[in-house]
Amino acid sequence: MKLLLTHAYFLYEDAKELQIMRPYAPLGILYLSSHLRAKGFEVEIYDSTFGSRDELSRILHNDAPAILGIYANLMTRGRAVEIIGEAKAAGWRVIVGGPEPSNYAGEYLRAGADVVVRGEGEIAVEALMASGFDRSAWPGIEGIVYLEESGETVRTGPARHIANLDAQPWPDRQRIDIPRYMQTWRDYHGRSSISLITARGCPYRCNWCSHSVYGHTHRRRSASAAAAEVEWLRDRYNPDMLWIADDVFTIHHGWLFEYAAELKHRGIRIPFECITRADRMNERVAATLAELGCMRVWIGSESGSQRILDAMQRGVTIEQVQLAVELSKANGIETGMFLMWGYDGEEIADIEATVEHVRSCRPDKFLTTVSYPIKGTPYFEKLAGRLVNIGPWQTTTDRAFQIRGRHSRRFYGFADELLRREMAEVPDAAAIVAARRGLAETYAETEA
Ligand code: B12
Ligand code: SF4
Repeated sequence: MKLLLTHAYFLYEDAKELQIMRPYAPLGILYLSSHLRAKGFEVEIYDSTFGSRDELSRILHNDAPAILGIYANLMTRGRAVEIIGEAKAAGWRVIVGGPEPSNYAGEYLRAGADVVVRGEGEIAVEALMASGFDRSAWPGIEGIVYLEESGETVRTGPARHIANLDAQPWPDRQRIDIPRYMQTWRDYHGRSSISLITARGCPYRCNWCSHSVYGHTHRRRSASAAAAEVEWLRDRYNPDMLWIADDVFTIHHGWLFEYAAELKHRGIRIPFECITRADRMNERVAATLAELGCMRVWIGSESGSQRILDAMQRGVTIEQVQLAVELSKANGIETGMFLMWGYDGEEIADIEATVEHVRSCRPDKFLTTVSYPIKGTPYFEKLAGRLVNIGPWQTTTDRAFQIRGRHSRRFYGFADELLRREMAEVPDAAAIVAARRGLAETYAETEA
């Protein structure tokens, strides 16, 4: 029986993503596809990135109903739920997976999905396909959730992880329009980019971060296998740059040095971006990244207040972040900082500390978010009693929760304004004063 894999990210129907215009291939379903095809299953992919809901609807209505597998994350929930409803009405059977469905298995099942796959998908989906979608086999399949005919929810044991990532086929990029991704990058950013991963999972425990797919495992591909994929990407697509989408690319120093040697040996040096933790940077790591062609490193800085970093269980110090930025700059690598406002307990003094921290680091880029509790994380549990839903589950996201007693969005707007004004090439003293006044005046406003 055929499996059609898709995801619910439609670039041209998402105003926010259209502004960002940095599309990357959906690696999760590409990995599922290559795994399942290697096992002899018939798999097709509808890559929604450049597609449309209408086009997918036509496929669901015109093709003979089979099994539809949908990837969903916290932002694509609404679309995923619409697709589930439509597919079921057209006679398809539906599997959902990805980082969000396991957090809301009951909701996805009630929305019509036949089965939710929790975590790493390859082994569980293979078993579902091998069962011919016969429910009597499902109790023996690990990593799934489904409803019995009686309405009772069955949750089998944890998903089995792939022990040897090197034995897996590479993601099925040839089956989607990678040149279109590259052209979009060229059109909007002047150079093409392709993503890859060299590892799965992160062992750290920052308490707002979702670990629903890989838990706290960390499994690496061998340096030579990762380098071989890079070589293949170069030969097949010749991208101007790469994005290494690992959670923490520099986590294992020995591996990084081996990978650098592998690429050197193959004569490959492609500019790339990656994410690091400040405590996983040192002089040799920064120099190795530079030698490899790293053009920008993103550092999860989050806050300039040690008190808040500690509350997040971030496991890094302000000084480590400052040093990581310094080392990157000294090696000619651009730096980007991720920052978070509104973590529980943050006060104006912490916001001021963050502004001061960013001012002293002077990164090339910084991105701010107002913190949000993702279901399944310790942060969500901590705030559970104060979360206010602002709409029906199907049409909201975990980003939309309001937190009772937390400062208003306007307040964080002033925090952002203060930071941007302070970081402007020519700081405007009056605007800085106005932003500080805004913070003080809206201090008592709460979002719920
Ligand atoms: C790359 C990435 C992005 C890229 C996505 C580009 C792309 N098309 O891949 C960009 C930068 C755009 C992005 C944006 C966002 N992201 Co992001 N991102 C990641 C990251 C770092 C890697 C994803 C990846 O490729 N993983 C490797 C593949 C192999 O794993 P996978 O996709 O999970 O697939 C496996 C399983 O999920 C499962 N599976 C996947 N698909 C399917 C389908 C079916 C049918 C089944 C059964 C199983 C299944 O099997 C796969 C193979 O084992 C993850 C963290 C992570 N390490 O996974 C965060 C992550 C997915 N992102 C996250 C978030 C929160 C966001 C944003 C909301 C951030 C923001 N504040 O804007 C936005 C949402 C954008 C949007 N509109 O969708 C969260 C999601 C949490 C959640 N519960 O949904 C994650 C998990 C980070 C985290 N730890 O908190 N992200
Ligand atoms: S925020 Fe980064 S370092 Fe922290 S747990 Fe998540 S992926 Fe790991």
